[in-house]
Amino acid sequence: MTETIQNIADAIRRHESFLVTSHEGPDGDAVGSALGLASFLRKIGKDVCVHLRDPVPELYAFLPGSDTVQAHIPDRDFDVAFVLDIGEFRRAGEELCSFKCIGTFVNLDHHLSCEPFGVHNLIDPAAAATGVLVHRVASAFGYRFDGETALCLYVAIITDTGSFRYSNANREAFAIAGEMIECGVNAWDVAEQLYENQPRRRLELLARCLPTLEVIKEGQAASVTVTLDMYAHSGGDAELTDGFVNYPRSIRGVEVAIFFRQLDERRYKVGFRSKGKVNVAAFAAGLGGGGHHNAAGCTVDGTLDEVKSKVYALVESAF
Ligand SMILES: [Mn+2]
Repeated sequence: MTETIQNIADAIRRHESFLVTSHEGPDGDAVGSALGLASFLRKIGKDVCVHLRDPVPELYAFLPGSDTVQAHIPDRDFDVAFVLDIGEFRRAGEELCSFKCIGTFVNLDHHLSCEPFGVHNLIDPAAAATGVLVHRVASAFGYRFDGETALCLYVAIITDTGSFRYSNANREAFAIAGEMIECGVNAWDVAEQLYENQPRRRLELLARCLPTLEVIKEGQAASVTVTLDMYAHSGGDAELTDGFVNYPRSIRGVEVAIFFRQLDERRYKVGFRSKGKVNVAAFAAGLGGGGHHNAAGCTVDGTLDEVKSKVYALVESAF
């Protein structure tokens, strides 16, 4: 056990009230690791509040405890705040950044870009998901995972590894998944919840998104786009676009996939995915964002044409 994990375990033992939070636009790892940690802390008798500034996506509403997530931080003291999977502290939102009544910040993250803002920082880019780090902390207690905690951590890992397909799907990820199955998780039930349970609107939105495919850089990069207009026509929203970037990436020869998602008249969220040869965190950083080697993002102002030419110029020059 590392000294950091020992220190975090001590902080848990010595304190009673815990705030658990993660990033804006929570994904499966954000929700799963936060609810998994909360579930563990409650089982060992702690007082826990989970705060996420954005709602839990419908896709993860089946996770135990998702109905207890608070949109605002309650006006009270917390001994310890766990900040999970954050990448950059500001992604936690203004409320947490300006919240005063917190004793000890603990930072659990696997993003390359994460700064050690906590009193305790367990940052390990080799961890497949932040759920893995929660597992390491709970295991330091010799915690026997119950079905609820196990389900949350399993979902954190399966979503951040793309169902164990990405290069981060290492031995530890598989080992924890196996352990979670031993603790009562049913792999098919989870797969059915996550992958066989799409709202029809998502496919209707995808049907509008796929014709926007553009292949650039002699076939080594490709993009798709979702505009506000498309939501209006399909009745969908941004939450449903999760995973769309995997379609351009799936093309033979493509190393980098780009997803342009309109936020405003003149503002786009740009997501990058790499197959491994290209570090897309560098692209995102060049445009004021951040992320991992294989998955990164940023926000760019301008019309779609302006945003595309900025991004494509970077992609053209960088590999
Ligand atoms: Mn993550």
